[in-house]
Amino acid sequence: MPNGAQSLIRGLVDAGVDVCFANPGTSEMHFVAALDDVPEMRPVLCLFEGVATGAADGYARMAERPACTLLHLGPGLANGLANLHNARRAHTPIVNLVGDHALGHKPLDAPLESDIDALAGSVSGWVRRTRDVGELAADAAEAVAAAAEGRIATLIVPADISWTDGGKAAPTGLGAPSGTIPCDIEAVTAALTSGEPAALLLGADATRGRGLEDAARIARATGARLLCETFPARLERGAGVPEVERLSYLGDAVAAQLAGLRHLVLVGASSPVSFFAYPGKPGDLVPEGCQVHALAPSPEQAARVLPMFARHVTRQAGPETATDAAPEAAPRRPARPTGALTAESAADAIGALLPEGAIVVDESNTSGLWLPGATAGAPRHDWLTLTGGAIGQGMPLATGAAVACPRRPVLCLESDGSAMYTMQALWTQARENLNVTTVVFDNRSYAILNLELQQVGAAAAGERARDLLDLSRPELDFVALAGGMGVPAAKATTAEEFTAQLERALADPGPYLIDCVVPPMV
Ligand SMILES: Cc1ncc(C[n+]2csc(CCOP(=O)(O)OP(=O)(O)O)c2C)c(N)n1
Repeated sequence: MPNGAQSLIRGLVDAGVDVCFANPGTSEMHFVAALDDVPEMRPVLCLFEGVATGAADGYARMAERPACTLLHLGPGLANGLANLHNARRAHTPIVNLVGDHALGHKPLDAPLESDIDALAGSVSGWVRRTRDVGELAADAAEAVAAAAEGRIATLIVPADISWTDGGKAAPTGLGAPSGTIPCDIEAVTAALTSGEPAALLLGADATRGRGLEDAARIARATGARLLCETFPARLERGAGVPEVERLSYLGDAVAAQLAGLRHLVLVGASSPVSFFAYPGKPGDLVPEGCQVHALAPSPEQAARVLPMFARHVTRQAGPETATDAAPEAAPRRPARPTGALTAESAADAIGALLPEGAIVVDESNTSGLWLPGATAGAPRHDWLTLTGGAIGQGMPLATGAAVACPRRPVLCLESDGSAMYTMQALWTQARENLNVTTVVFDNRSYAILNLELQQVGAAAAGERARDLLDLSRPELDFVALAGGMGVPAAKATTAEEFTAQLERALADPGPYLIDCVVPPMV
């Protein structure tokens, strides 16, 4: 009879989870040992838990099924929380396996004892601690089913449950999807066919594939505009794909984007609010006189309603006539840039070279201002963004996306400050020989925080305040940092150098990093 750890891994594999981004400790050693008994599970070692959780997010956004993470007790989970927060905001399915002390050891309050449930509860839609070895595989299957609803599921596994013999297979038939979702389709249809200015605000699964096609059909039938959240989990874009306008990060700009709208239909998205409170400015960004309609009770459920809704709306509204709504992007690329290397010329180089089928992970922050325009007509690609605003997501996300899609090129657009949070991801990229090209926009600044100083009305900040946002003292050597983790790298200081290095990196398999030295935008 298998022990708990063996039955747990078997249960996960049987439920369709066969990649584990791991950073284990003593309480997870039986799980580690059991990996040799269940060869279908692929373990991927990550040198920090924030890398493991971000990689699991990137993996599931691309593979469309969950990976699991293996985390060590409360502190290991805590180290992974920021990227679990981003994953929760992306509605990404993830199964966390968190080892715990043996049940009899917990009352002793050993040094690593902590409130795992509280930490897990802050990001998880499903939390369970298994107390009977015979139930471990079934709990794993339930965790996978819960995650498949677009949630984070955390299974806490006491060490003695892992090492005890008596593991049983999970009963079949667990986790059948729940039934029909009630939603007032007639009211939403009436709003869209009223002739008044309307827009669909897309989030979750509606920004790609079938969801995006259905949304575009609705737009063409009703004339509604297609908008999406500021930070979509995975936006499909490029030549031949319906164009979707992303809401701006800046509240004033969102006000201009939404001005005059009478109906805003949420399709897997939340109603727009500003990222922070600013003195004298509204937090709720829905304009006066605009009614907000939700297509489903929760963003996770919208994807299930959308096909039926699209059929209903197109039947009510007649043939698709509004071809100016949701037009497909025309193929176009910028010319290869020359001269000074700036955020703008770097964006032109990326737009000129982006390969068909690329997965772009965007944590470029202020240096990314020019990227959407420069890449809008590039060959079809996916764009993954910082859904929850917790920086340090880009490199892990790119790592997971490359594990999920080994035949697609991954381009990770990273800003220097954010890169320094979870750069250990490069080591995993080297170890797994992942095809990731990382561009670090090296502006030697927490540039956006200089803008935020002004936005919150603290613009008169002095030298000490500005120094706290400066990354030039000492200068970070990204070429050396990457090299130290086994990733070849080069520095670019002109547009020509950057273009040539990017072209070579995209053509060569395996990881590569370009230190792209640019002046700060702010
Ligand atoms: C986990 C986390 N810690 C801190 C912050 C606050 N923060 C927002 S932006 C930023 C600096 C960003 O600098 P960089 O990544 O270099 O991008 P730039 O603004 O220079 O374009 C910080 C520290 C955050 N968003 N998330």
